[in-house]
Amino acid sequence: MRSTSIAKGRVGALAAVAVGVALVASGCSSTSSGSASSAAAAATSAAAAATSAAAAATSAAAAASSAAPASDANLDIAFVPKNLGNPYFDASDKDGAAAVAEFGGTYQEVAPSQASPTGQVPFLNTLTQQGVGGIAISAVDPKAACDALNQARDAGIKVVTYDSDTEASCRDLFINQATAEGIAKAQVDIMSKAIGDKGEVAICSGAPNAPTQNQWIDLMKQDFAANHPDIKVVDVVYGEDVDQTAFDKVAGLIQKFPNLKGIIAPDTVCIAAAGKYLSTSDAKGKIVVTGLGLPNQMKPYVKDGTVKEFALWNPGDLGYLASWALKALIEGTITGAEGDKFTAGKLGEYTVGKDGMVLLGPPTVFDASNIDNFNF
Ligand code: RAM
Repeated sequence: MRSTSIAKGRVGALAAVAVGVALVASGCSSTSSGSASSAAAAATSAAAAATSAAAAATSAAAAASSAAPASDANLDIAFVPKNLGNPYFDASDKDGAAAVAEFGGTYQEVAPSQASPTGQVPFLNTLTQQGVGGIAISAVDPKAACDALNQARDAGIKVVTYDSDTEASCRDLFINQATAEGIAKAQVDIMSKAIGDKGEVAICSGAPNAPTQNQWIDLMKQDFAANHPDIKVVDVVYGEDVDQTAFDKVAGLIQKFPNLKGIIAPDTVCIAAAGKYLSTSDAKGKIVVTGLGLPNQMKPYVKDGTVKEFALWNPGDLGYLASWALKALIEGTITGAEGDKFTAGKLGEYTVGKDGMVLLGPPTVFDASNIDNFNF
């Protein structure tokens, strides 16, 4: 089992797989094929192993054959991020595609250009019509995509959420980046320390309905109230996963709260917008910015002193894990039940936890001392 503590300087590997992107009317899609021949070779040797195991012991043969890829498995995998154009999802889905290539499947990415509750639905319906084998979705809303996802599942498609969960009844597994408590605490701890444990703090998130971000926000508010009574959360605003909207929301907060001491953005779009806004503002160095950000986007603001510390997991590893989880579901080596185990390529073995949750690992805290070690 993986620890939920905060690991400083945990370096994740990024696979270098170029994914071609073709723009279509209201969104984009990209497709790549993995190495079918290497998968076939692996299947052949696994089958040979299963045969010899069968000669030795029936139970060993059963175990070996359940680990071998089913020859007719539909490893046509689609990633549906909240929207296109967010570097966070570029990173997660690139490594999702790398995993699919490793196990010899076919990959595509489809999503609307704007993150809205119902925007993902038509893309899901199209994937169901296409008869893909598995869908990995980062949900903009806990319920809005549920009917479409359950229609896909009724048609035999395996569904995992990654990054942002739906209600548990709409998916087979949730590939969770880190515990919600760990993610919330990392941000509260950084902020509390940075502002001397007192003053006004505001939150800038992504989409207003985003289930996972809203859970982190609730937990942060509870932690501030229980453990930091002199810190007041004065407002929560939403940048809607759009750079300019997030920038305007940050500007609005700074105007509205002249005594503001800090902004927490549990959202890579808004923390980058806050860094950008403050780096050229009089409030630079006076208002603390932290939250969840991508090292590559935040490097300029860490180097110019606007931002001292922020956190994130490796989004590439999250996408990579989602693809391997789909493979295990599609091949029937797991059903998504608690205690099910599967191997996720270079990341090793994972176990399905309660409520169909698979935990990637602890978040990492970034600052000037380690940010150059990361490239995502
Ligand atoms: C944004 C997205 C994503 C979230 C990160 C932290 O990129 O909203 O869903 O997990 O921020």
